[in-house]
Amino acid sequence: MIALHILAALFFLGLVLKETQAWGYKNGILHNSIWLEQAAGVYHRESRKGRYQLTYKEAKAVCKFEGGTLATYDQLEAARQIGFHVCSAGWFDKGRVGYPIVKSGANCGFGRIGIVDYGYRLNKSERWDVYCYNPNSKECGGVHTDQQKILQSPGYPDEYPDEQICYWHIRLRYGQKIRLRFLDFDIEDDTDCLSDFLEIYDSYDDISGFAGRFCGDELPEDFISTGNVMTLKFLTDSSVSAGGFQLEYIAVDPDQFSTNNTST
Ligand SMILES: [Ca+2]
Repeated sequence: MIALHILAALFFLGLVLKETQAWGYKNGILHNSIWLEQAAGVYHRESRKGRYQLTYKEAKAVCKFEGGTLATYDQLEAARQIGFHVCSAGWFDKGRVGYPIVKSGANCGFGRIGIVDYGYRLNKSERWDVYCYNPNSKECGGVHTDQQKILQSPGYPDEYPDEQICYWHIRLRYGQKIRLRFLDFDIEDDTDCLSDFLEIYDSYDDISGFAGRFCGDELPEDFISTGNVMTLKFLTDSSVSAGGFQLEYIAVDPDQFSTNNTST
């Protein structure tokens, strides 16, 4: 009996490890919903006011504003099949609502995998997020895994547009850190950076790890992440623009941590 229990426990442990391996780390990179938020031209957007605030009409306007259209069910499913996983219901084509689930979880998708489909909504005034499709995706935001890259505000070096929300998610190899270096910086200035701002999060999302909000024309100092992930959020309001920003991120390998410490 005891042997059987041990066998069962080992079997279960095996399943858990397999699951962790499949979902957690791939090529030394931690995968989760945030990193895979944009795939096959499909991406998820929420209102500037927060989650579940867009009527069908407003959802269409969000996609159109960025040069795209509402994603169709097939586009959403195609993206899902290559790993697009978002735990938020949004409008897509023809007034349908749902969200793509790759990995089942207790808090998301009712344990199901696939497009969790709320169907065609009769009431188009219901408020959800939105799934857009734009194969020529805009330069604003995205997921970045290169070891080194220059990121800039939309339209740079021209002035950035109004009403922007951009998320850049940087994820490098497990064990690496990310060093940010600002090259140019000019964002509409106000006392608390309430109009336009760039925020840094030492985290995989913009919920935890807040590390600073910046505006004005003073170059922010270099920033080094704690782990292998970082999020940058750029938000602009409906009036007054400025030159925008350009920054470079560079991967710092574990064996460089000590070198950097002794050389500075
Ligand atoms: Ca502004």
